[in-house]
Amino acid sequence: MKVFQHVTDLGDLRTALAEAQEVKRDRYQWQHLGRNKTALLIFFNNSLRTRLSTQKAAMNLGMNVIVLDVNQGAWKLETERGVIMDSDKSEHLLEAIPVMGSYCDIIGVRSFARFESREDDYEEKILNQFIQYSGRPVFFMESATVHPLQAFADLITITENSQTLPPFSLSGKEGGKSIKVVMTWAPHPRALPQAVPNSFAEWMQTAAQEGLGIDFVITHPEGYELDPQFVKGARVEYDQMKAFEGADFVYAKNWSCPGVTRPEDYGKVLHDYHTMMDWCVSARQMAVTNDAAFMHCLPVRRNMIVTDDVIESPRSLVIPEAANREISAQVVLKRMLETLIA
Ligand code: AN0
Ligand code: CP
Repeated sequence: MKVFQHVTDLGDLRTALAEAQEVKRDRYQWQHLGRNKTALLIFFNNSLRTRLSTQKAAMNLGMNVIVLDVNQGAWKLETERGVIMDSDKSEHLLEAIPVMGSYCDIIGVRSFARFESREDDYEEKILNQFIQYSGRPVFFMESATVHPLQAFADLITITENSQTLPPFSLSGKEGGKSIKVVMTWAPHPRALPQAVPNSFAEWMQTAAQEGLGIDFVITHPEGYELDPQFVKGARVEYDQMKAFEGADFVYAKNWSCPGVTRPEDYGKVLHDYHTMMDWCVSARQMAVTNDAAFMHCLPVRRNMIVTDDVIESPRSLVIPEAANREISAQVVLKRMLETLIA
C-alpha cells in the first residue's frame, strides 16, 4: 500500500478486519518488519489519539518514529505556488516536503480543512503535494476531507461489539440480521471539519455494499448534507428520532456545512447552537433505539454532542473505540512496510 486515504486502499474489508484481529492477538509479532525503518508523523493541527496511537503502532512494528508539530518550532510554511514570499512564511512546502521525505521511509500527515476554499479542501491540495513530492508512502491522519484511520477503527469496534457481523459473528456464519448504524449530527459551538463524518459514511456504506450486514442511516438538520462521493447513496433521514428507532449503534459527530447545496455556506455553522440543543444525544433519543451502543471519535464536548449519562453509560464504546486506533494504524503501517520490503 502506497497511499492510505480511502476505504478502497485497504482492499477487501473482511480480510482487513481479520488482519486487525490478528494484530490484536499479538501486536509484537512483526517487529522485524520495521527494523531500521522510520515513520515521520507531521501535524499541522492538534491531536491526542492520532499522535499517541500511531506512534505506538509504529513502535509495535519495531519502527523508529519522528514527530513534527509544524506550528511549534518548524518554519512557517507557504503552500501557494507563485507567491512572492515576503510574509511571515520562511519556507515553501515544495522544499519542505522532499526534505522531510529524505529523513524517513513512511509519512503520516494531519492537515485539517482550512475552510478558505471548498475547492482547495475537497481537492486535497496539501496531502496531494505530500503524495507527489515526498517520494514516500503517505497515510492520512485526518486531511481536509477524510479521517480513514478513525473510520477503520470505528468499523473494527462495531464488528467487535456486534454478534451478527462477519467475521466475528458468534455463530461464525454470515447472513444473520443486519445491524442498524445511525450517524447523527450534533451541535457544537465552533465550525468543525467534515473529515470524520465523510470517512465514517464512506466506510459504513462500503461495508454495507460489501454485504457485511450493516444498514446505515445518516441524520442531520437540513443544510448539512455531506458530499455524495462519501455518502454513496446511504439513506438520509432528517427526523432524528425517526432515524434512531431500532438503532444498534449511534455514532455522533458535529460537522460544519459541507457546501453541497449552497457552496457559499461551506465551513459555516448554520444556526446558533443554542437553538439546536435538542440534537444533543441524550436518554430521550437513546430510549427509542435497540439499546444502542454509543460512539464518538473524541475529543467530545459533553452536554453539547452527548449528555454525561449517555457517554458514561455501559453502552458507551468511546474508550475501546479510541484504543482501536492503535490497531487500525498498525494494520496500515504493516501493509506499507510489507510493500516497501517486497
Ligand atoms: C476535529 C474534527 O472534528 O475534525 C478532530 C476530530 C478527530 N475535532 C476538533 O477539532 C474538536
Ligand atoms: N479521534 C482523533 O483523531 O483524535 P485526535 O484529534 O486527538 O487525534
